[in-house]
Amino acid sequence: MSSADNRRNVRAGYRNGGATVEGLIQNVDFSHPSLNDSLEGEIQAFLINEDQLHTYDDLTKVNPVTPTTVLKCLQARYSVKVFYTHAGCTLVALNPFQPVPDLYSLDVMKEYHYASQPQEFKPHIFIVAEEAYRNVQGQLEPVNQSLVVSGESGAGKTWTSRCLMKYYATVAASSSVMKSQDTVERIERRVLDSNPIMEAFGNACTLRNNNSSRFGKYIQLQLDRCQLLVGASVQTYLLEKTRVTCQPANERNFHIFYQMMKGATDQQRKEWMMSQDQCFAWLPNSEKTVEEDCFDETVEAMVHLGIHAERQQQIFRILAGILQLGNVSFSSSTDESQTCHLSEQSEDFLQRAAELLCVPAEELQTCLRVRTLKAGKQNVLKPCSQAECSVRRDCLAKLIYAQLFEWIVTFINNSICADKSTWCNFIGVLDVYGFECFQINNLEQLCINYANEKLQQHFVAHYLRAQQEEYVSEGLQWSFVKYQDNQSCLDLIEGSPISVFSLLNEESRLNRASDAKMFRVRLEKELSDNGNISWDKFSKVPHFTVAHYAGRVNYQIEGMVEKNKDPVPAELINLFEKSDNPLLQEIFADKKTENPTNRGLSKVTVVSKFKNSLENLMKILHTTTPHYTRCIKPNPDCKPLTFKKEEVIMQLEACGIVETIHISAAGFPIRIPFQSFMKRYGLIAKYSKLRSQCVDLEADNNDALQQEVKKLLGVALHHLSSDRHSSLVHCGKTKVFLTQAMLDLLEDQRKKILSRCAFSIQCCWLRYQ
Ligand code: AOV
Ligand code: MG
Repeated sequence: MSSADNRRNVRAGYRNGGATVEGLIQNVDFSHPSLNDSLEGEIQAFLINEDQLHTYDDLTKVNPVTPTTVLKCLQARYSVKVFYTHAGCTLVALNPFQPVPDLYSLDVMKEYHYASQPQEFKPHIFIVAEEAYRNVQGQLEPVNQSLVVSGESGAGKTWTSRCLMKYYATVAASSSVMKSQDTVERIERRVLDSNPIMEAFGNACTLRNNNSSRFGKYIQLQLDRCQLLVGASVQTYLLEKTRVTCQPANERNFHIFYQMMKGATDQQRKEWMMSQDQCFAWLPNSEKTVEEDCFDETVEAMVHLGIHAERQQQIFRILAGILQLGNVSFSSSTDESQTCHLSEQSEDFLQRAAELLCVPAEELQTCLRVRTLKAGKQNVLKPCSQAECSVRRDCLAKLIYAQLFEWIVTFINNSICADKSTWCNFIGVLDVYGFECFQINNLEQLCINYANEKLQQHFVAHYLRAQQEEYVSEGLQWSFVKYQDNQSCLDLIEGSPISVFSLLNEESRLNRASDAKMFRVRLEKELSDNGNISWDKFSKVPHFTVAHYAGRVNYQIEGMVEKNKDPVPAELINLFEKSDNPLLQEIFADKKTENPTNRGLSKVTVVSKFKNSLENLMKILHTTTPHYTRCIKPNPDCKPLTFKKEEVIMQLEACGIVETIHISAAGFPIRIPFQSFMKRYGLIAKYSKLRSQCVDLEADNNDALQQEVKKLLGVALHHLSSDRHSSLVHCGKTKVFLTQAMLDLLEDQRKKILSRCAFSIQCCWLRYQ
C-alpha cells in the first residue's frame, strides 16, 4: 500500500468511525516486527525449590502437586505473613488470627481496582472481588456473580465476606467515596451497617470461634448499569435458635444479650429491669469478654438503618423479657392434680417477663402451665408436667427470638433493597456457618454440615466435574482427574425415597412417645447399606455417625425428632398477638398467617424448610458465575500466626484442593465461544504481518468459524512450537479453551496492535497535515 493510500485510509478512518481506535484502523496496513517473545518466561514449569516456596503465588506452579508440597508452600508463605494463595480457580485464604496492618486499606483497594491486570498483583481477596466486578460488566456479556466463601468454623468466612462487602461499598460507590477512608455513606453505609446488626443477633461465642455465625446468609449486592452499588438484599438461612435457651458448655448465648448487659446505661438498665449483678440462667460465661461485645456499634448501625429509638426500645424490652423468662423455673406438685407450680422467686421473674413483654402475667403463667386441647367443639384444659412447662417456656423464648430475628432481617432488606427498576446485575456473597464437629452434635450440626455438603457439591459439580466433562464433549484430549464426589453422602442425608431427613420427617409426623428409639431402629434398618452412615455398636447413647466430606461426625439422636417438629403451642401465639408491645403484636400476627391451622403444630418440619431454602440458593448459584474462596484455619486454638500442619492438611484434603490444583494446572480455565473470540481477537490476524493467514471475520457456520479460529491461533502463536500450542490453548468444537497465560498473550497482542495503530495514525495524520 502506498503512503498516499494509507493516508487516505486514515482520513476515511476518521470519517467512518473515528471515535474508537478500532474505527481508526480500518484498512490501515501496519507492518511491524514480531509481536511477542515474552511468553517463554511465563510458561516455564516451576520445579520445587524449598527456599523459594513462599514466592509461589499460585499452587498450580508447585511441581509436583502433592498434599505435601502444597502444604509446604502454604506453610512457607504463612511464615512470611503471606496469607493468600491462588489454587487455580480458587483462592486459599489462611487465617492470620491477628490484624494485618494495611492489608485491607483504601490504598490497597484502589491498587487492585485501578490495575489493568489485577491478577498480576499479589494474591488477595480483592483480586477475586475485582474479577467478579469486571465480569459483571462482562467482556462478552453481563452475568451475575457469586462469591462463595467456605471453610470450617473459625476459618475466616465472615471476615472475608465483610472485606468483600467493604470493597464493593468503596469501589462501586459514587466516585467521591474513593477519595477518603471514612466517607462511605448513604446506601453503601447502610449495606455495611447491616453486618454488625445481623452479627449481634445471629452470632455467638462457641468453642471454635468467638464470633461464630449461627445462621447462614447470602447477600446480593445490586449494581446499576454504571456498575454502581444501588442496594442489596439479604437472604438468611436457619438461625440456631436453640442457643437462646440452651448453650453448650463453655459457649455463650447470642452477642446481643451480653452487649445489652455490658453496654446499657443506668437508665436503660432500670427500664429493662436488669441490675448489674443479676444472674441470668440463659447468659452463661458473661464474664468472658469478646471483641463483639459492642453495644454502641449495634445501636449506631440500627440508627443508620432507620430503626428509630422507639422501635429499639421495643426490641430491647423483648430481649430483656426473654432473659427474665429464662429465670422462671417450675417445681412439681405433690398433690393429685399433678399441676406444677412456679418455683421460689420465679413469681418475680415471671412478673417482670410479663411486664417487659407487655402481656398479663396471669395469662402468661396459664399458657406456660396449662395446655388447651380440642375435644370436638370444646376446649379441654390439661395441666402440664414440670418438664412440659419448661419445654413450653423454652419454646416461647425461641419463638420470640427467631421471629424477632426475622423481623430485623426484613427491616434491613426494606432499608437497603433497591427498586427492581434501578439495578440490573448483582454480585452475591455467600457466608454460611462452617462445618462443625463437637463432642455432642444434634439437629443443628446436621443442618449446618448438610449445608456445607451442598456447597461442596456445587463446587464439585461446577468445577471439577463440569469442567472435565466439557473438555471431553468438546473433543479435547483429557485424562480425568479423580476427585471425591460427595453425592452419596447427600443421598444419605436428603435423598428419596429413604434418607435421614425422610425418616426424621416421618417420625416427626407420627408423633410417637419413644421417637428417639424408633428413629434409631429405622435408621439402622433402612439405611444400613449406605456406606456413609455407621453406628458404634457398644455405645449406649442413641446416635449415628455420618462420614462427611470434611470428616466423620457423631450425631446424638435424643431430642432430634422434637427439634425437627418444632411445635409452637397455639395458646402462646394467641396471647402474644395481643401484646401491648406493638412489635410483638406485629411479629406474632405474621406467625399466625404462616400457621393458619391454629393447631399450634408447624406443618413444615425444620429440615424440610431448610432443604427447600438451600435448594433455592443452589438454583440462584447455578445461574451465576461462581468464584470460590477457601478459608483455612491454621490451628484449632485461634492462635495468631500458628500453623499446625495436621490441621491444615485435613482441611486441604477435605475440600479437594489438590484435585482442584491438578485440574487447574493441566486445564484451560477460560473458554470463549468461537464467535466472541473472533470478535475480540480477529484483528490480531487481520493486522499481522503474516498476510497469508488473514482470517475471515464473517465466517458464519461453525466449521468455517473453527477453521478461522485455528488460523488466528496460528498467527498468534506462530513463533511457538505446536507442542507449546496444545499446552496453552485448545480449539474445541464450539469454543476456544485457554490458559490464563494464553489469554494474557492475546490481550497483550491486541493491545499492542491497537496502540501501534493509534501511534501510526497520529504519525500519518501529522504527515498528512
Ligand atoms: P468463620 O465465619 O469462618 O467461622 P470468622 O470469619 O468469624 O470465621 O473468623 C474467625 C476469627 O478469625 C475472626 O473473628 C478474626 O478474629 C479472625 N480472622 C479471620 N480472618 C482474618 C483476617 N483476614 N485477618 C485478621 N483476622 C482474621 V463460623 O461463622 O464459626 O463457621 O460459624
Ligand atoms: Mg462466620
